[in-house]
Amino acid sequence: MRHINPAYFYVIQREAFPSASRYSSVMITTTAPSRLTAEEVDHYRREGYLKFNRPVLPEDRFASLKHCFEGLLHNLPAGERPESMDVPHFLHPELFAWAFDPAILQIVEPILGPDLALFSTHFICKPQGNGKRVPWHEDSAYWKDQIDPMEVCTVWLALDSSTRLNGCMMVIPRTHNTGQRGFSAYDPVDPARNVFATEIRADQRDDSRRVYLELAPNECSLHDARIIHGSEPNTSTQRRCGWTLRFCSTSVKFNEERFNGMHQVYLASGRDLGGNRYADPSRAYPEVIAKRIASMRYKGAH
Ligand SMILES: O=C(O)CCC(=O)C(=O)O
Repeated sequence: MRHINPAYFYVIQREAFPSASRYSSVMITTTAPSRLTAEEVDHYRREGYLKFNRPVLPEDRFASLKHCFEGLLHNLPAGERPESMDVPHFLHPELFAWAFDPAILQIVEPILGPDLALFSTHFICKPQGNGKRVPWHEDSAYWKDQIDPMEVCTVWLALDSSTRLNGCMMVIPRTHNTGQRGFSAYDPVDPARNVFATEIRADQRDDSRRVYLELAPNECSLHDARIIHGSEPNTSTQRRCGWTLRFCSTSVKFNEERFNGMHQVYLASGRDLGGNRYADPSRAYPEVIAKRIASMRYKGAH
């Protein structure tokens, strides 16, 4: 049995009935079959990642997500890079209609359990021809002291076809629980050519072990926050866009003091188990975005 955040139904309802009233605070219970096999869960735990080469969302739902994204991209302020559409859900709560879709939660639940928090999302859209590289990194290194324990599963949902040619994601298997276990040492890199401003030192990674995560549109990969990953620039003629959805069990503790008013977490399904506070998915938070823009500390973070 799963308890689904009523915000999901609210946003779905709001799409169809724009004048619908605010969602109720009662969780709705449904049955939710797991979408991963036991072998896939074992692979994720052992290797630190998984390729899910099957459609994630129903076709019409994927089409409406893509339509929504194209609108956001079209309205991107001049000078902003499409790789850097970070935390778009803070300004566009309509995105919860897809972020909380049971079809996505049923992929994460076998790994994290039924009580799920959405930690963050990011559209990483590399334009054709000059799409920036994503330097080798561990997400955990950016989120140190914000999440305890560091157990985050990212769904990387392909909005475009993502291949070696247009700079698909790459992972170095098993680095989530070997080597520096998610907390390597970093060197600065050129932010004009890289999505982030630092990269794991060359002596702390073995790139020759890389695995390319090629995906068709509406397929996804999953990765552990501690795994070493990155991607090449997009010099091809095809855009490459993925939407990262970062989930935790609600039993993890989010350290709000470290967010400094520039981040917040949402209850995606079930109930809170960690004494956390959750933001309201029925409204936008322009004040949080304004604080992020004002703060240099978050420049280059994700
Ligand atoms: O989109 C990419 O190439 C990299 C994604 C990434 O770094 C992440 O999801 O944490």
